[in-house]
Amino acid sequence: MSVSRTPRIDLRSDTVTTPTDTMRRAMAEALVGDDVYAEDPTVNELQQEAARLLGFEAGLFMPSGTMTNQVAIAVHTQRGQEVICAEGSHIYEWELGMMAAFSGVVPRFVAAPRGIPDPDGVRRAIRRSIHQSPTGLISLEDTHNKAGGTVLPAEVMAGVREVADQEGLPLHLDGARMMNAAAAQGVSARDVARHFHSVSLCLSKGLGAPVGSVLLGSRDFVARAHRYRKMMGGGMRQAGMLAAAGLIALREGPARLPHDHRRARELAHALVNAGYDVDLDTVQTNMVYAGLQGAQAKVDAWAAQGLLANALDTDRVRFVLHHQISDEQLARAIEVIGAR
Ligand code: TLP
Repeated sequence: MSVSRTPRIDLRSDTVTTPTDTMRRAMAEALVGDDVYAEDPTVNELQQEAARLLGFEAGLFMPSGTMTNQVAIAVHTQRGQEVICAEGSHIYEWELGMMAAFSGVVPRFVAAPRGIPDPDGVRRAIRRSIHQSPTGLISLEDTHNKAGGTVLPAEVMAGVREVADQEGLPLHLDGARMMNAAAAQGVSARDVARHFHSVSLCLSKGLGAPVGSVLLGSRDFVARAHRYRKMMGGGMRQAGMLAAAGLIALREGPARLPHDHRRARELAHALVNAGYDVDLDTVQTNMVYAGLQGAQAKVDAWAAQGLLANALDTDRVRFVLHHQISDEQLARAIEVIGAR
């Protein structure tokens, strides 16, 4: 049984999905070896397939998107530097100060209306003076979680890459949901990834794997990332059991995403009809944020009726669509939301 038996309608995140029957079978049958020695054939296959798909030389499998992001930061930066990122970026906002704790770097947020930074704003944020901490890295997020799952336009990514090249800086993508971004734009994942020196891709969000993210980059970058993964405790030994599910997620997950996006729009319209404050322009992928006072109390009231959402801010509630929400569950969610 791949879907949880609980009657709850869980829209807290796309991380809540459970492995499909195909994934469970692949996990049971996976060929494995010790991945710390780079001898797990299934992990190697996943890393190579993800690298090929996104157009990089190499990939490295890790337990989480937090680890792939933080390892990337560790490889790209030196202590005392700044990391330029869009305001609200997950690498700072939700990764528990790890860039400071592990790499000794600090974030410099740039304004990013609806999650989209302006390349000129990025250029202005770069620090070179002897009196300031120098910029070590620029990092973008696509889709931008806190902005509502918004998609970075190609010209913005190209513009920021131009700035990075002119300034000799590396450009990283927190692409936890970059497959959603690609699907929303009708472009390939490689088309999104080509602007970046490194990409963190999560397999355990909308793609549906139970665990795992892959960090992609040049062969040299990934060789250096190996050491930091081990330092963080991410050497997972017979991880092919997990990579097997990751391979299914990578192969079968992306095709399902447009369906999640259509349903997010449906839910967003239902929220608007029920009088909630939703910026429909931000509903571009599988997320919907609704503004309301007393978010946690509202979330608790919905939970009592079996509808789970996330109060990530005091005055905003987030709903995330994923492939294990049935038509009946979506209809029921809309019914619960409508009964104010
Ligand atoms: N985000 C989670 C929570 O941490 C908020 C969620 O439910 O959305 N980058 C982005 C853009 C993310 O949204 C997340 C997870 C991560 C990185 C971290 O991934 P994990 O949870 O695998 O460490």
